[in-house]
Amino acid sequence: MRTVPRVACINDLSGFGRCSLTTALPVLSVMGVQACPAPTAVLSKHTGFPQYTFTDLTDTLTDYFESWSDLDFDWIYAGFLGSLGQIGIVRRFFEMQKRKNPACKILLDPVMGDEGRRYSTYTLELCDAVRELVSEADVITPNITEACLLTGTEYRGECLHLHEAEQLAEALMQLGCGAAVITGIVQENQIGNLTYLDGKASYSAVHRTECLFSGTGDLFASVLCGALARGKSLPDAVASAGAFLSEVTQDTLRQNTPAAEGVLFEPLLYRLGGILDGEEQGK
Ligand code: PXL
Repeated sequence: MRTVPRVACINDLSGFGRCSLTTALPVLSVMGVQACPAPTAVLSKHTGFPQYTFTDLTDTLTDYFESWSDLDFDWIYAGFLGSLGQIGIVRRFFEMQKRKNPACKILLDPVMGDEGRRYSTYTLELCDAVRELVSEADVITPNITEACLLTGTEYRGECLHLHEAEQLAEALMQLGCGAAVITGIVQENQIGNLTYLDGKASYSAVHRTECLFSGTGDLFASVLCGALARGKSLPDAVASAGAFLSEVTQDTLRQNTPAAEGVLFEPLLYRLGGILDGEEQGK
């Protein structure tokens, strides 16, 4: 086993707005994980801003992954996919990596939308194709909107009873993933995540801030990926990611910055290194 786990990060590079690769790379590095980016698109800002540039990198990805055919990864973390053509390419990369290293695990964050709406670049066709990738994943981390889009369930807001969230998770499991974590379930002043693993659901919640910052899903999935790659169990990794998200969103709220600029994780990033060190030293 490698002393520094190696993760392939398939996601977009957005120049402004703290999401996707600009979140995943610092988070994984500080958690002691080697993050190897495979950019799916380059945007000047994420799509939550009124204007941005978008350069689709589908045409580069096949060669990019081909040149990685001599490498093997401990985890693959896939997020925002920029076009329909990318789904097949990413799927072939998953298959190739699983052949090379059967222990390679896949974390798929099916980035498609939020608050009941699809992101502007996400067509229904693209959503259908993402569903196919779910069957390859060991862990998926949809928010409620994405879980509804994947399962064809009507979206009825962010407040879900736990039995409804559990039903949604069961429907996600039918798509063939190994485990599902539904993020952002609101209950009064709490926000929580439902983890469905080995036929059982567990729920953990933290204090909720009133403001929804862009890129929180990416931050959650990145911390989760770092913790999993460093050997934490899924329930422990979900609890760590949830606790970190709660701290940084409360801190961001106090700074009074525009929600589209994302979560100000930089001042608290160093604490992620400590999450794992403390545990290793039995603290
Ligand atoms: O945070 C999810 C995300 C990722 N990538 C891009 C986005 C968004 C959300 O708006 O626009 C490009």
